[in-house]
Order: sequence, then structure tokens, then C-alpha cells
Amino acid sequence: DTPAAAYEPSMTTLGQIKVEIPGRRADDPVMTADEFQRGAQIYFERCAGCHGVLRKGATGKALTPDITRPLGYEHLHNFITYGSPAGMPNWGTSGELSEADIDLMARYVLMEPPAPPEFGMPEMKASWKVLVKPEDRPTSKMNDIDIDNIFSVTLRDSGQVALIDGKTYDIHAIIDTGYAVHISRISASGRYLLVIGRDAKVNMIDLWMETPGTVAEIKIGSEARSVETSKFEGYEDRYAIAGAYWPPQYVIMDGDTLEPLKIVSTRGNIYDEQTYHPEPRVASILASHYNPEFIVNVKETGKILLVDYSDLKNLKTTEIEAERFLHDGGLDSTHRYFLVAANARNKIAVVDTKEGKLTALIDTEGQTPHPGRGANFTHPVFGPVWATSHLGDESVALIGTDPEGHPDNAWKLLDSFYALGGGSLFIKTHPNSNHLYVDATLNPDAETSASVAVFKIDEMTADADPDYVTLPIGEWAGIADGQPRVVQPEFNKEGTEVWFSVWNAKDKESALVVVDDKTLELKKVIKDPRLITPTGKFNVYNTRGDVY
Ligand code: DHE
Repeated sequence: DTPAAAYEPSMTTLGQIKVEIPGRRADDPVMTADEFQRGAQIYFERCAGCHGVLRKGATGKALTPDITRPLGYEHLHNFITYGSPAGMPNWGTSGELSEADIDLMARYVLMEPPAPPEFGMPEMKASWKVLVKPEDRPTSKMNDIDIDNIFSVTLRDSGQVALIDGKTYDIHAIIDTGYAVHISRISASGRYLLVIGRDAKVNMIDLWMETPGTVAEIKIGSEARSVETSKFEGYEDRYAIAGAYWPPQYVIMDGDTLEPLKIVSTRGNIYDEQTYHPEPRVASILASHYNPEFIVNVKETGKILLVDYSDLKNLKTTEIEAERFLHDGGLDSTHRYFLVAANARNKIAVVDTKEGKLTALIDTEGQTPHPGRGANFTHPVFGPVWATSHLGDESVALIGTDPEGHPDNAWKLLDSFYALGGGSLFIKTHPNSNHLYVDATLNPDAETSASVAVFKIDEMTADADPDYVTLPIGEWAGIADGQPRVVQPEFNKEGTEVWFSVWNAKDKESALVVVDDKTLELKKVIKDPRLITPTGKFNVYNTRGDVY
């Protein structure tokens, strides 16, 4: 390759994805075809999640050449190196990208982005495998595992999940999955565990087998984050759904086999401007408890879709205008209302899943709300509330969720108080707990990112910011090497223990730390050489029943 030479468009392969290299124009920055391919690979793994595959922007800014070229190489190089307080990681100073890679990426984003191909029914069918047919599966549970109290733990960089016993802390199985499983969901019966990798591979794991394992798998695109199963009465375990970032679409599948039945594109117009968006990604998906519907959140167009799965041939969808950049969210304690963060707009959209309409849009007064599922509890003064923490600042926002008992407080921001620091990803409590846990995973300070703030719910008032205690979870893990971050509190089935992931680099020791919820004392550190980069953890019972 001669760096300065122009070249024709060509095809290349990134993992399992084919992408078109657009070729070099006369005024393009100097970049060989090999460099372009490496840039595209780094971009896909590190940048696409925030900036979008087509670089049209979402949580992160748009990075199309009309924007990057006026900014220029020097600006981009500095930005990639040092990051920004608004959430851009400091790829250079953190050591995650080398100087050569930063130079490469600063040039790469000056070029036209490559467009990965579509992924429709033929591609899905080609990737679909039923490893154990429904008729060959056990007719009753073949193991003595308390499957309701299993934690499905994402082992991000090894492309696996670990199934860990919520009582004995034994690892029952380590199962190969797609790369960097994002979430785990459980079928309504509690039998099937569904996980989805960042590479859009879905595994369906049968928890009734002697050793739980994959019975069906499929790829539904080239990048994805969400999977769910039907939960409405009469439709338990009937359907599964997965949402893709690329191509922007969701697919409804058979709940026993993952056979793809219906693919629906989410491309279309942005709800307010009513201009076309080529890449409206599917963010969170949740099953309604009130109707035979999936709640599908489309990020860039700001639409919440209530997809009625009772008649797939005559599919009815309620399209709710909400707010742009929908990301993650959860139900209120009655399961009737769904609250989802429009994160880059600092808003929470509330949908009434019974009536099928938008109930409210609430400004959280914090930067970039990031609730995970959020946390439901009864505040001593305000009554039932749902809480979110924020990625962009240290605030926790409380929103009233009880329009019948506390109509004056419903769907209002009732309080906002400080936790440990910015960079929080998840917040959690449990109906049996008096504690609210808030992490600070992406905080730039190592000690803060390895700690968790705990608030006492019964001591909260209307006037003063509540105090919190800080649990040094990372220190408790006793890991000598690296700079692990603590992420995502998750309760056991009884709501007596909280588990945290202590997430270290791939080649370093990680751990899970279990805390006694009553005493806030360390109960157990789970370590095993197989626990590589643990991130999300999903207790089967709590995930199945949406208990949070
Ligand atoms: Fe997540 C939930 C997308 C980065 C761990 N994440 C979600 C959901 C979405 C999403 C859409 C909601 C799924 C649902 O409810 O159906 N996450 C994204 C991204 O686009 C983003 C910002 C960038 C990326 O490139 O992926 C991103 N997420 C991360 C991480 O870096 C985390 C910390 C580690 C990891 O494993 O990748 C991470 N995300 C999680 C977890 C949940 C999640 C643990 C589920 C939380 C829950 O309690 O339900």
C-alpha cells in the first residue's frame, strides 16, 4: 500500500460483518486500505455504541466528514486522547488506545464512514440453529439447582455467561455466547434464559437441562443490545424479540426455537422534526404485563413502539412520540407505567402500558440520566417513587409514580440529591430492602469508580439531601493488579444480598462482591479464573418478575 495513493471502493470483513471500504478521494487524509480496515474495526468495537454505525450521532456527537473536517486532525486527536467531561472517554491518557491508534482514528473519522450491509431473513435463517429440538428437551427440571436464584453473569470479553448459584455461590455452568453479552432476560415460565451479544447473537439457554446449556441460537444483525420474551397471560414463553443497532430493526422469534418470524425495520422519521433518519437504533425492549405487547424504544427517532404480538400477520403497532435518544428504563412498582431515559435530552418519558399512551415527559435536571431499570421504593414523604442516577453528573433524581394515592406528586421530579460522583450507570433497590445503591462506574477517579453509595430509604426527607455511606467494594475484592471498576448492583431472590461486579481488564483478576443488605457488611468475594470481565448480572427471579 502506498499511503498517498487513491484507491477504489472494495469489500472487507470485520469479524462476521462485511463492510464496504468507500475508497479514497483526492482530498482525503492519508490512509492505506489496511489502516482503514483497522480504523473501522476499532470504530466498531469502541465508538459505534455512542456515535452510531453511520456516525450520525446519538449519546456521542455526529462524526460525519462535514463535521469532522472543519474540526480538523489536531482537534480530533486531542479529543480522542483526553476525552471530555460530557462522557467521551480519555482513550489516550487511560492507555486504552496507543498513540498510533489515536493518530489512525483521528484520520479515520475524517473519511466517509463505511456502510455495513443489511441483515434480513436469508441471513438470519442461515445463522439460526436449533441445537436441541423442543421434543428432545427434558419434560421436567433435570437438575437440583434452585434456578430462580441463579445469577446470569456477563463475562464481557470472553464472550460467555456464567450461571452462578445465588445461595452457594457455585458456578453451575459457563456458556459460550456472542461477544460481550449485553443483557440476560428470562422467559415467563422461568425456564429459558435469553442472552444477546453485542455482535447480535442470541442464545437460548434451557435451565431445566442437567447442566443448563444452549438449545437454540441465531444472529439478528451485526450489532445489538436488547432481547426479551412475551409475558402477557396466555402468551408465556410464546415469542422472543431482539432489537438491533445495525441494521436498525427488531425481529420477533418463536419462543421455543428462536425461528425468526417477523423482521420490522425502524428506519423512518424523527418524531418532532419529521425528517428521515437512516439509523434509528433499537435500545431497550420490555414485555408489557398489561397487554400482549412489546415496548420497543427507538433511539434516534424518539419513538416508543407498543408492538402487539397477538397477530403477527396483521401486526398492530402503537407509535408514541416521546423524545430523542431513548436508551434504558424500567417499570414502576405496579408494572403499569414504563419509564425510559431520553439520555442525551436529560428527560424521562413515561408510558402508560395499559392505555397505550404517553403519560409524561420529565426533565431530571441532571446530565444524561442512566437508570438501567431504575429503582422503585416508597419514600417516607413523597410516597412511591422511581429513581435514576446520571452519567454526566452526581445527581440522583426521584420521580413520583403513584397517580392514585399521591396525585400531586405523580410524574414530577420530586427531589434531586448527590451521590458519589458522575459516571453512574446503575441504581438499585428491592421491595425487601431499606437501601438504595448507586454506582459510579465511569467516574474518572479510580477510588470513586470502585465504590458505591448507599442511602437509607426510611431516613429520606423532603427538605435535606440524604446522607449516604460509601462501600469500598473494589478494595473488598482484594485485587492487587489493575484498576477495576464496580458496576451494576443486583439483588438475590430474597432481597437480602446485593451483588456487584468488580470489572477489571481482560488479562487481570476480576471478582463479584456480595454484600449483606441489612448490615452492609461484606458477605462473600467470588473469584475464579473463569470470571473474566464480569459486567451485568441478572437474577432469574427478579428479572423474570421485573422486581427492582
Ligand atoms: Fe449497556 C443495558 C446500550 C455500554 C452494561 N445497555 C443496556 C440497554 C441498552 C444498552 C440499550 C437496555 C437494554 C434493555 O433493557 O433492553 N450500553 C449500551 C450502549 O449503547 C453503550 C452506551 C455503548 C456500547 O458500546 O455498548 C453501552 N453497557 C455498556 C457498558 O460499557 C457496560 C457497562 C458493560 C458491558 O457489558 O458492555 C454496559 N448495559 C449494561 C448492563 C445493562 C445494560 C449491565 C442492563 C442493566 C439492567 O439492570 O437491566
